Amino acid sequence: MNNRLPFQQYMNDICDRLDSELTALFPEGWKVPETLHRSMTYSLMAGGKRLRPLLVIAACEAAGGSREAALPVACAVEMVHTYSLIHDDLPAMDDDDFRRGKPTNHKVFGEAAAILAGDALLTHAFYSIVQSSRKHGIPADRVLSIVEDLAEYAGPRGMVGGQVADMEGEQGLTSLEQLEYIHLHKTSDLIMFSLMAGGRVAGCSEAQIDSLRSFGKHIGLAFQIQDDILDLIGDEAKLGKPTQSDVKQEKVTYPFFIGLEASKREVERLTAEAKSAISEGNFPDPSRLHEIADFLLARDH
Ligand code: GRG
Repeated sequence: MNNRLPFQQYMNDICDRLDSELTALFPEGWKVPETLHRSMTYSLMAGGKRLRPLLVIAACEAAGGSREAALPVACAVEMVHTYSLIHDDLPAMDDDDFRRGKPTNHKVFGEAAAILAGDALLTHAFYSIVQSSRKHGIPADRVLSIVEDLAEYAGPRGMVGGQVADMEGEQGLTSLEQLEYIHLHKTSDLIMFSLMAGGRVAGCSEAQIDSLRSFGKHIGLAFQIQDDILDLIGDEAKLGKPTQSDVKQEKVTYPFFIGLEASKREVERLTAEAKSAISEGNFPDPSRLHEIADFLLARDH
């Protein structure tokens, strides 16, 4: 049924369902210290794009699985993503004052509370996957693979490793390979996880999981390069059209290494590769995954 909805409506429906599920997971009167509860939900409900939960659900539905069964994992990945943003904004890391248009978590609750809100979101994500998957009757071997993948893709060989490489790279990146490593782990890994986890909930074969992984790797890289491009174009609005020398002086990004036009072509190439990867999976209905790839290609914020 949902397949007939216009894409924007499909996304809105998923965001609404996700928000109600997250609200139910962190109810008023939840038996945890009040400040912790408030600081966790402050960032979780601050108006993110919900891209990763959308990917969990779209992958599950592409493979013929049910949205309701995918929801706990969709919530969990948004918790992990939100924890990473809270920690990334801390003074010891990026030292940002605003996130999702609102003061950052540590600006509102203080640094110690922000660290603990991130820690709590990370640990509660694992709890939610295991607990709710039981409720939906997802077989234990699938849950085990999802938990294993989340620890792998969010951990030292995944997102945390990418973050460390990024921090170390601030001393000066010298190659596109270094930048790709950072993008792959800091950004693509959680995107890959989301797609694979949606597929696992639906009971995909390993060949289909590989196809989702490859789709995620390509759209994740495209998403990050597009972010670099949008940063530069945002500066254009503020400072005038960027020239190659502006690109050179900016922080080290894709446009820095290969230029603005080649970066745009790279986003298009990666999107096409992503779509061809998904064709290899022979999914009953991959149309929403194609639409997501096109949507990310066209996004302007
Ligand atoms: C602190 C372990 C740790 C990791 C931090 C996510 C991250 C890694 C850093 C945030 C900075 C950044 C630009 C990361 C690249 C990934 C990315 C584009 C994140 C923002 O994701 P969106 O645009 O955010 O989906 P919303 O707010 O819409 O959810």
